[in-house]
Amino acid sequence: MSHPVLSRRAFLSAGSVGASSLLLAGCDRFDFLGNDESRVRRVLAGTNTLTYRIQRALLGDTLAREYEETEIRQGQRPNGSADPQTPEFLALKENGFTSYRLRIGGLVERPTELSLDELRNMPARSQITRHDCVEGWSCIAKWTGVPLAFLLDQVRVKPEVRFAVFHCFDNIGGGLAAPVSYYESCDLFDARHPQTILAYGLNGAALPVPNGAPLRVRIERQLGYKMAKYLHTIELASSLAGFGGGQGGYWEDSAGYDWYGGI
Ligand SMILES: Nc1nc2c(c(=O)[nH]1)N[C@H]1C(S)=C(S)[C@@H](COP(=O)(O)O)O[C@H]1N2
Ligand SMILES: [Mo]
Repeated sequence: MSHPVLSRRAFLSAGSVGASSLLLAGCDRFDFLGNDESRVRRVLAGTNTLTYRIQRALLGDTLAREYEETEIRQGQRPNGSADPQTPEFLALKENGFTSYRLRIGGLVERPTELSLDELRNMPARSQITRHDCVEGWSCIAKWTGVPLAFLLDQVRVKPEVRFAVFHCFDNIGGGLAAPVSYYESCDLFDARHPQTILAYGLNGAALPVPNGAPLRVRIERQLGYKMAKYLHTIELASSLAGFGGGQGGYWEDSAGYDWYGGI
């Protein structure tokens, strides 16, 4: 899809936030917003932080098209790893992911670990989008999760950060080479895009194992392989050189896929 179309709902909300976004975008130029003691900062650090990030992104970028419930025609077709067999994952699955913790670390001021309950209690976003796989199939599905922008604000990303790297539980590949862990990455702009969420829900139910339980990322303006399933760690980094083969993801390293899988 070369021309992402805003749904009417998305368009209306984009329009209605316009005026206040301009004000907030203006405020950003002042240093006091970075000062924790500032009253404005305290207001923005509450629920407004999310709106603030979303507004900034809406002004500078388009949303992937969103669909209606009636356009969901089938379940999300599992692809790639669908049942990870690593001991750590099997142990978590065994107890219904109650001891699961998402780790967020790397170049952040406050490295954090979050349980599924904690993630479910954060601001949530649901979106019905179309997943396009390079193998030539698409599925429309409803995804529910925490906007990654919200979490990035909580952990306080250091200024030198350029990428979010997603580490997964599953091993993939094989043949002559030993299996390696699936991983992916995106730049901070996509990480903060309003439709980039860490999804724990699919089509109104808990995210099933074949589709990446307990948590997977949705980066809606990119191709399916960017949307890492079975997330255990998100690492904020200034370069992709130190990860895997250095190309930013499993498929980029092993098959030469483009790092930017924009659609
Ligand atoms: N951890 C992990 N994430 C992954 C994959 C995988 O094999 N392992 N496959 C990718 C590919 S190619 C696609 S198309 C989607 C498939 O997501 P789905 O199984 O929910 O349809 O997950 C992506 N994320
Ligand atoms: Mo894919």
